[in-house]
Amino acid sequence: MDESYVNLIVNRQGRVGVAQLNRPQALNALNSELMDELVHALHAFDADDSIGCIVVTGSEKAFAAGADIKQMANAGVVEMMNSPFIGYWDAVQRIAKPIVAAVSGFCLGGGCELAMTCDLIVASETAQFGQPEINLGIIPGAGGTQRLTRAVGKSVAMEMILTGRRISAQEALQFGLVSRVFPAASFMEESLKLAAAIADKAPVALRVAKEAVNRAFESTLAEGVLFERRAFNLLFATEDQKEGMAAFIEKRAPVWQGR
Ligand code: DAK
Repeated sequence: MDESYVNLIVNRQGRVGVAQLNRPQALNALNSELMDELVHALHAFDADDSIGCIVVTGSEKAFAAGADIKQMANAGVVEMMNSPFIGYWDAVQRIAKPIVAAVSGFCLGGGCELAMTCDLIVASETAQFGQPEINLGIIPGAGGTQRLTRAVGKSVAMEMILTGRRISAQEALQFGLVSRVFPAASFMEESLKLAAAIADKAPVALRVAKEAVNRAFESTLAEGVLFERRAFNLLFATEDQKEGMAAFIEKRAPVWQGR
């Protein structure tokens, strides 16, 4: 859509904004140029009232095979410390709208960390998830040791991070890393259908729901429940809450205003 993107294909399907990583010669390895474009596209979708949900996806062969090893191979410690590169993952985390990571093929290292920074992951049956950094003499550095552990538990995370073993889509489903596994043939269609179902909901409630679920990772149970209660009460100040409840009572579909 925006022709200035070199490593990204951006399009819209109804209220779903799609950002497709497109560096096929490197299995979508994430270099700073690609991440810069991705964050730019996500900000544009986030600011666009006609978009309700965002999908980040890759190719059939690779969501992303990690951060670009060639770009960082010769870096020193101070250069890595001063590098703005990690800021891209932080920027993805700050997007207010729901982001679905739709993963087919390799989803490794920084690619797996990117998927986990999104709000939910759906997978093609071909997907392979892994944190293979140990094979390079490093460890995950964009949240992998933390987010993977929260998603799949200590033992599975330890095995994946200490051995670099890749897990299949079915294992990822079983361990709770992904919410759905779709057949390869219908994977993109099903992923977009799920994103469209999200995009059709009340925009303010979506935003607050995302904040509340994410709060579960950042707070004690008591604090999280308090946050939820305040967020819940806040929604009674929206027109959409009045509309949603009126529509239920009048047995009709709600029309959301995002107010
Ligand atoms: N980086 C750069 N190029 C990559 C790449 C990567 N991560 N993965 C694949 N490629 C390139 C290959 O070099 C090859 O390029 P040419 O040789 O053709 O020029 C091309 O993509 C095709 O790859 P293969 O020939 O290897 O394809 P295969 O099907 O044989 O194997 C594979 C696919 C995914 C198993 C293999 O490519 C692979 O093992 N790739 C590396 C996977 C990996 O180790 N990922 C982790 C990278 S480290 C940071 C925080 C986090 C990070 C960085 C910074 N900060 C806090 C600043 C994250 C680090 C990582 O992700």
